[in-house]
Amino acid sequence: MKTKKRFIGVGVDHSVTLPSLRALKKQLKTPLALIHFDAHFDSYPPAWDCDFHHGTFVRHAVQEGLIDPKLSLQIGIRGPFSVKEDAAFSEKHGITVWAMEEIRKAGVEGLVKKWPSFGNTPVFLSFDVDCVDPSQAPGTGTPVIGGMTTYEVQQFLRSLPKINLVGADVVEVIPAYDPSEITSLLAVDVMFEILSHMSL
Ligand SMILES: [Mn+2]
Repeated sequence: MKTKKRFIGVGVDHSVTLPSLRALKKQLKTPLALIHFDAHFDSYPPAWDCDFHHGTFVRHAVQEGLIDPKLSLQIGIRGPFSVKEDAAFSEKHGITVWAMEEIRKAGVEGLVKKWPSFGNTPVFLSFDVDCVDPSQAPGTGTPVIGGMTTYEVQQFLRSLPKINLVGADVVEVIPAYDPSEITSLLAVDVMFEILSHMSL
């Protein structure tokens, strides 16, 4: 299914993704495939008396039938994890996880040979800048050491097969923590790569 308009959302807080997925599901009437770059699974349980926060969009998207977990993958995941439910969720629902260990072991080149066959399924790409190592993306709220390089991110994005990419977002940039502005530079370049892909 094709849509005429495509978009990139830009947000600080990763909770912006869920409404985008809800709107797309409503419009397209089919679950989306999700390509999710992040250090975190974002299937965290309710916290701070709140079931909807920046670490829960994947859990809600699966539970609400917005995404097809079998056609979804998470790239750049790494510990330490604060709750075990978070890590177990993706496994239980069959979401593919390319954790940092696998990225280091197989390399981007080895992994991208295994992109799922998305066919004509609408795909949403959600990019949390904390998938990148804090040395190259310090301007974010929940940095995790041991992450990807900006080069590896480019290699992943440039190796994407031609897919029906209907929407995307780039999130979790906090300018106040980004004095050298390298995190904003990463975010802008990731948006450029995504727009380039959408124009194919
Ligand atoms: Mn994150």
